[in-house]
Amino acid sequence: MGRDTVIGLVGKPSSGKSTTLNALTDANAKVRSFPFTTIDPNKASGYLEVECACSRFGKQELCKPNYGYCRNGTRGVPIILLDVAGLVPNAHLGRGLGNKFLSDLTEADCLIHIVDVSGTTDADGKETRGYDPLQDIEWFQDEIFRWILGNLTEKWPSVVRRHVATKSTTLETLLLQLGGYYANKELVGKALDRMPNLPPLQEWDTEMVEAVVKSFMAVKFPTILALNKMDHPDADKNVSKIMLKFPEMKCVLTSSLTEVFLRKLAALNYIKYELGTEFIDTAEDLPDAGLRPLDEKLAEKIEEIRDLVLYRFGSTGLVNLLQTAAEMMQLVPVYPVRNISTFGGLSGQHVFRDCVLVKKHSPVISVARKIMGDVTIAAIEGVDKKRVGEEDTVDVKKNDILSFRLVPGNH
Ligand SMILES: Nc1nc2c(ncn2[C@@H]2O[C@H](COP(=O)(O)OP(=O)(O)OP(=O)(O)O)[C@@H](O)[C@H]2O)c(=O)[nH]1
Ligand SMILES: [Mg+2]
Repeated sequence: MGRDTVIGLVGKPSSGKSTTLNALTDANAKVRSFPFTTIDPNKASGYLEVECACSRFGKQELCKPNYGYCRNGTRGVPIILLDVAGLVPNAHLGRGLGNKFLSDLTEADCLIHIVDVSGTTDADGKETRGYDPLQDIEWFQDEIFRWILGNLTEKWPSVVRRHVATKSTTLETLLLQLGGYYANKELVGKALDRMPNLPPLQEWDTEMVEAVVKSFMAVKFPTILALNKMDHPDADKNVSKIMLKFPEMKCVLTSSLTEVFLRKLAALNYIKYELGTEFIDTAEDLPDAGLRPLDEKLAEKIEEIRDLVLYRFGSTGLVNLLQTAAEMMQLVPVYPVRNISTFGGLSGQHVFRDCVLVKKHSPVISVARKIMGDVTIAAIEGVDKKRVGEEDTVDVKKNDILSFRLVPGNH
């Protein structure tokens, strides 16, 4: 059966990984301005916000997801976030926490590289001023590359011997070597497809092995940058530099610390906060909402957050961060329903109880496999009881509401 999408939060120590995890989830990961605060990975459920299918049919009132939430047609679909230990230059040689970080990361489907753009932490996560975060982006990608390459080249001669002796295909041999990174046949195949005219494996030189590892990395660990600590006064110039230097990278500006703070104030009923927006209301703005009054210090702090973060950037960036990651992975929400006329389950009046994220253009049958495993399907129906073929593909608002009828006795 399929598993949930996992996003790895990665970066050097003290860049804000744990703070970002806390900002995106209800987790309570340890946060300190001290390198290597996190040693074992923290895992928590975050929510990818999408426009829910209920809003297409005016059924917002009846929408009650089994997992996650739906607020007025905006649905939070659970997605797993992994906060791993900080990575430092030369970790692949055992520096810092070394390979521990790297092996914790294998189950991730994509990475969010949390970059500290305030320039207040050096490459090892120690406090400084005026550090240039451009460097972090360069050494970070290289570190992951060296790690995978090292694992592969270490045993390369025996890999080649076995490959020749067993008359394996390149795909079979690489799958055996790269399967440890949660890579299946499809994924390794995709990495090879990106390299047309590959010579036979036994003829690969060092450069060729490196190119294959690079291609595998791009498929296995697509990465976006979270330019974090954007609330800091030195952030602006660093952000522009990064965007100029890496125009092809997907970047999202974030202030995880602000998001954690706002969520806390909202939970304590000091403010009303619309997640993902610039709007916060206090007792002064909404006298009848029953919000607690702010003391002078808190009122000042909120004014500062409005000026430095919300009005300048439009939001803290956290909702946008997950959406950008989902876009990069081309994830589409698909709603399996029991009853294709009411969109309900077996009983009760609630609609669209389930939602799974699948890759755009996946065949409909893979959705069934993801949620039900290896069952025999009798028929598949879409909206208006339209018959859908197993190989038809899913897309946003296309074949995304499905009812699977199983062969009796096959549940
Ligand atoms: N100004 C500012 N500080 C932040 C932000 N996000 C995190 N910090 C601070 O950065 C420091 C490190 O944060 P952590 O979340 O513990 O960093 P980490 O990447 O998990 O660190 P390790 O677990 O040691 O690898 C803490 O003092 C945070 O309060 C932000 O958006 N703005
Ligand atoms: Mg941490």
